[in-house]
Amino acid sequence: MPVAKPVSSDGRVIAHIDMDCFYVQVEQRKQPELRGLPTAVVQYNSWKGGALIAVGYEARKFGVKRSMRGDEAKGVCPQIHLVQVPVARGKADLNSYREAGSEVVSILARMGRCERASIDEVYLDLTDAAETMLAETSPESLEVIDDEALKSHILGLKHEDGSDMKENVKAWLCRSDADHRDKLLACGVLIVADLRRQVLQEAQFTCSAGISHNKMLSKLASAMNKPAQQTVVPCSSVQGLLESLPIKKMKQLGGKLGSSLQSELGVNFVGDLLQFSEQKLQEYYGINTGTWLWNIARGISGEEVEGRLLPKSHGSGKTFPGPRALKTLPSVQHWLNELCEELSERLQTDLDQNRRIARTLTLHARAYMSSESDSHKKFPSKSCPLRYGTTKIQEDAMNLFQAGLREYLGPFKVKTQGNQKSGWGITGLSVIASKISDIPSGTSSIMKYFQGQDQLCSPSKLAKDQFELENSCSFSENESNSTLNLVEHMKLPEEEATIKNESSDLESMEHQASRNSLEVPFYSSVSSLKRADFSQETPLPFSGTVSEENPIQNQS
Ligand code: DCP
Repeated sequence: MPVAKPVSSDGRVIAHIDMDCFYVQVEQRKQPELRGLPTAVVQYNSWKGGALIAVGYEARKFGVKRSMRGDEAKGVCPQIHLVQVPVARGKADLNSYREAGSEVVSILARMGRCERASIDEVYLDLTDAAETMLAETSPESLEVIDDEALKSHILGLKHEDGSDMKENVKAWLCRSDADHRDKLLACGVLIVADLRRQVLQEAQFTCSAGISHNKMLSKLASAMNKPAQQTVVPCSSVQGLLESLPIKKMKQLGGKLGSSLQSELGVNFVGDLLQFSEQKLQEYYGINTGTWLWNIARGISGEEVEGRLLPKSHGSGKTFPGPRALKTLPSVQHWLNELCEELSERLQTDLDQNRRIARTLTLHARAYMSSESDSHKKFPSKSCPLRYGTTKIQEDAMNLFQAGLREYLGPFKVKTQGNQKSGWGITGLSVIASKISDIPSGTSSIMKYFQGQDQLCSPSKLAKDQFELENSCSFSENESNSTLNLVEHMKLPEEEATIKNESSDLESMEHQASRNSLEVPFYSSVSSLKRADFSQETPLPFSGTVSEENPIQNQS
């Protein structure tokens, strides 16, 4: 459930920077001859030319959409260039995109506290830089204003017919009678325009930005004018913005909470919330969420920009759509091994480069049962303390899977051993390492640290006792090859809340691995916003034998 955070100051300057058609730009930088041409990045497989995961703006003009397959895209835009996402271990290899994202972060972090929110999104707290600029070189004192800043969209600023838009923006930026908050925003506009210019010059990427007094409004604004543009939300425009904003587009309201607001209270736009008192909203949704709703209706959000340049978690996942669903434990084991190997490598790199360790391993899966009456049931996500070392992670992940499967199958006792008649199928798997922190300073040896950590209870023994593999782990070459080219759009996982709330949702699995923020869209329904499933706060009971020693936890 969303919780209201105290508002520190309404004079903050917060920017949200979102890269434009990011994977396409990364591929175009690798192949500059593609610049300016209709291009899309595709996760290739033999079915209808693979799935599009990023579409360049030139291709969008022809009606190409991310929801299309490659063949369909060629139908609407025959000249489109489809670039395949790099593949490693039979799945998408996102390393080049991650690294490109890091390059951008290192540029953006120059001007203020920077939070890497996902593979291609960053929040910046520019308050100090804006205050300094206002004191030393305020926009009104400047003779020339940067052209990129003059192209900004200022929400609520009217452009009379025939008036010069840039002149209007300049007049707004340089108003001597503006209140302090608008003056700070004007400084933010100049700072962000300059940062975007640096990103373009140094990394050759365009990005779009939203600038306002809080993260929520900046995030909304950055998506309003794309690509390569910036949008500002002065306080005076907040109400106008929110009154026509569909409730489901608001961060954390894309899911059940948003649906409940629609069905229970008839709230279709964020502005509709204004008619309810804080007390009324609290009666419906509890004290915290009620206050949070009351606040967002007024554009109030106290969420801080966290100083974090590195991801908050690491994830690796893959989907197995349609006939590619995994139906045997050995096939699940095979893919979990692949995913865990990748995860383990990334954990090791994080450890070596940043002295950071992750403490929790979580497994998400999406499954179906043959019996249609159970089709609504979700595979419960499971987590346990993370033990370092590829084999240990693989072993623990498999045990988490089996714990989840047993609970998923529940009293129906469908066979867990897996063969074509097993009655279950897995259409998505992901492993996430979270609760990442720095190794405590003063820890002399990392090895010593891990030895201590290893004393922690492992889930493996208990789970093994419970679920002996009934089939051998041989994996037919055929099956392995046929699953090489599957649709998978892994996005970086981010916040713990994401993992908890969206546990076994396939869309979330596909995207946790690349975008971190709660508000990040689920990409198969691109416009929707990430969902907070407020009904899932209470963990499901573990259906197996629970002992004090058993560290496996539900992660729903
Ligand atoms: N991505 C993915 N699978 C999806 C959606 C997105 O792997 N289903 C990847 C590719 C995108 C990147 O994440 O380039 C960033 O996603 P965005 O939603 O920010 O979309 P883009 O950056 O591609 O386009 P836009 O300019 O609309 O933000």
